[in-house]
Amino acid sequence: MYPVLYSFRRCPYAMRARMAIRLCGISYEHREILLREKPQTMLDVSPKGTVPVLVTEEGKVIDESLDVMLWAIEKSGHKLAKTIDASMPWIHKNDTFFKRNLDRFKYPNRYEDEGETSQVRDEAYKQAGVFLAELEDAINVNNGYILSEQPSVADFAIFPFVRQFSKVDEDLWVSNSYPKVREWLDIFLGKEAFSDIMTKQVVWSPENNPLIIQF
Ligand SMILES: N[C@@H](CCC(=O)N[C@@H](CS)C(=O)NCC(=O)O)C(=O)O
Repeated sequence: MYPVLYSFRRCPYAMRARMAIRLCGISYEHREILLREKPQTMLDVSPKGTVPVLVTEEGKVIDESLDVMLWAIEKSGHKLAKTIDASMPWIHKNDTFFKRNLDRFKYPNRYEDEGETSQVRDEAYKQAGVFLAELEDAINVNNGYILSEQPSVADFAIFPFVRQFSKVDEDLWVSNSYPKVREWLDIFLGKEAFSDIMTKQVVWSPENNPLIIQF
């Protein structure tokens, strides 16, 4: 029996969960889903219908990405555990403030009630920049990563969102004033662990053989 993870390849929350599982060397059953066609077995264990959803060997359901990260770190005794407390304020700011602006920058027409599309987009870009500037300072002061010269839980939890932001307008991204953040993101994108977790998987169906990812 392996832990089961319901996941969607491009979802940044699912990405951070897969990254932690991969870094912690935990073998698991991968169930790739489509957000528009969520499997009933997933909804049965987690009716809120977001990914990632992890079902542990003991049958415990963990349906918040950060909790999946913490579960993997605790289960494996990974040294990232030491960085959890200091990471939390950063992750909180990412998941609230930055994510809010990322969504508006990426899909401004979903927020018509907040103003003209171009206005919503520009304002979100500006606001997101406040967070990116803080990251830039932290990475600069700490010589490479958010908390120190070594990656922390904050780095692994946040980079998938910065990646998504960078892809909205790649020309704008490469010419922005956050060179340290760009370098930092490139380090994560260049990691073998990242290419491993981004491998394309076929959509899960109960009829197929289980896809066990062995680390
Ligand atoms: N707070 C949740 C958020 C997860 C989340 O919102 N995932 C998105 C995909 S990136 C989702 O599943 N949305 C449901 C949908 O689009 O139907 C977590 O950290 O796991």
